[in-house]
Parts: sequence; C-alpha cells; structure tokens
Amino acid sequence: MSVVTELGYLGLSVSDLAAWRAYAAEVAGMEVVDEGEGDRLYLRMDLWHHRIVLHADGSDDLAYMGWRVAGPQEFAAMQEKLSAAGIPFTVGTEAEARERRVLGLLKLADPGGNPTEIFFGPQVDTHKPFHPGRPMFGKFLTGSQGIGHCILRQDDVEAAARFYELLGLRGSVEYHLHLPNGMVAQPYFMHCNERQHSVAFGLGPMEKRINHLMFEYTDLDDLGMAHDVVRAKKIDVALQLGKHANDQALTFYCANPSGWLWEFGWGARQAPSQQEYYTRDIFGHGNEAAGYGMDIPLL
Ligand code: MBD
Ligand code: FE
Repeated sequence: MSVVTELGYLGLSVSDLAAWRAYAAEVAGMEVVDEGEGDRLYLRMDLWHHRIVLHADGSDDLAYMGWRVAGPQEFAAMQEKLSAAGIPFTVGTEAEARERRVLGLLKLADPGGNPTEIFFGPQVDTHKPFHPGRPMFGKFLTGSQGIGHCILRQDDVEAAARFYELLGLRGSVEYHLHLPNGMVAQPYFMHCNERQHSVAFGLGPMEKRINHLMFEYTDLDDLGMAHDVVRAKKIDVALQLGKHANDQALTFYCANPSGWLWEFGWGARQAPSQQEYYTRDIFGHGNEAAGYGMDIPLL
C-alpha cells in the first residue's frame, strides 16, 4: 500500500514577485533564495532546497501541490494504484524532476482540477542552515508534518474526499457551521501524518483554486511578531487571532500579495485517532476584512 506522507511542496503563480519577496521574508520570516532564473524565487522553511516556488507568471493562484511518498517502491506502487482506479497521470521527465529538485514525480489533477504532483526524494541541503528572512525565535514546524495545510476549491466534495483517500489521507466533515442564510457549512478536513489536517475543502464556491495556506511556527513569539508586522504594514486581516476547535492552533489569516490568504499559526495539536466534529471555534477568529472567502462565522 502506497500512501502520501506529507504536503511537501507548493508552486504559486504570482504577478508581483518583488512584493512577494518582501512579504515572504519580512512578514512570514521565510528564507528567500534567488538562483537568478528571473522567473521564480524559492522559499525555504527548513533544510529542503525549497518548500515553495513563486512563479512570476501572473495568475495569482495555486500552480501545483506536491505530495510526498517515501521512496521509489512507494512511487511505483502509487502509479499502480492510480492506474487501477482509472485516474490519469503522467510521469515527469528527468528535466521535470530536476526542476522540482526531486528524484521522481508524477503529475495529475484532483477532482477540483487542482494541479497535483506526487513525488519522492526531495533535495535536502543539509549543508545550508535555514536562515530566516527576518529574525526568528524558533523555526517553521515542518519535518514529518510537511509545509502545513491548504484549503482548496472542490465543486464535488465527495469526489474530492474519495480522491484524497486513494492518495492515503483520512478525514471527514469536522464542523457544522450555521450560516446567517440558514444553510449549514460542512467543511471537510483530511490528514496523512500527525498534522491535524493537510488539506481541507467544502467551504462553498471559491474564485481561486486555493483559499489559504496555513503554516506553523514552533515558537509563539514568532506568531506574535508576525502579527505585529502585519498590523504595522496594515495588511488585510480576514480572520483575527483565534483558536480552531479541530487543530486547536492559535492562528490569524491575512492577505498575501496575490490576494488570497496565508494562515499564520502556532501550537496545533496532533490529529486525534478518531473523528470528531464541532459547531464553533474555541475563541477569537472574528471576521475582519471581507472578500477573502473566509466570511464565515467560526464563533
Ligand atoms: C482551519 O485550519 C480552518 O482554516 C478552518 C476554516 C477551520 C478549522 C481549521
Ligand atoms: Fe486553515
């Protein structure tokens, strides 16, 4: 049985590379690596060559998501599993693998049409200490938990859940949120390691493929510092500081230079072994800047 083990990398299409360079370093604290290609920047969060590539091709949306499998055997088994399920994919060429800094990858799309890659063997630059883009007290919490989580557009939540189950994730609806219009939002969260969720969907129609990327600091003071920078720069905050019921992380959501959200977090608990659902968050997460697809009542 081949299963994905982490959300390993992300490609983001951006229009304003200069604004992104400043945001990633000065707001989030990520290490920006410019290898002179001109059309891209790499963002480091740990010892990997990169966790995020910013591609300056202007669509200001998710370009691709990379899910890791352990090694070549799992990579071969995953191809067999996808073929047996009738899911089309292509195996990346050597040049494509080199571009992603991995030993091998395959490319497919999830049921929402989000470009998806499954890879093994990332380039890890153990010789190059992580150097944050601004002073940090701690690190980014990655390791076996991957980058963080993404909330994606999915028109068919059931189809998306079956697809990610095939990849090896587990989960379910984790909230029933009563909306002012009388409807009940039922977002669906899935995990593949100790991180409480690596992907979620089911928040209704979305303009972009992605609503937000969540990443986590190991040190509360880094979250506080990021929050101060966001407020000083008057960056739109869509959801104020608060604590989610499911992952119990202290987080806030602010706009990135592409006009979608990054959720900055700290202190998440690990995924419980059995499913639960909630009707609201623990505290906070008040709605502030509207129009980012997060105008939902979490309290
Ligand atoms: C999350 O990470 C999230 O983004 C939402 C909307 C609810 C619970 C946890
Ligand atoms: Fe989130």
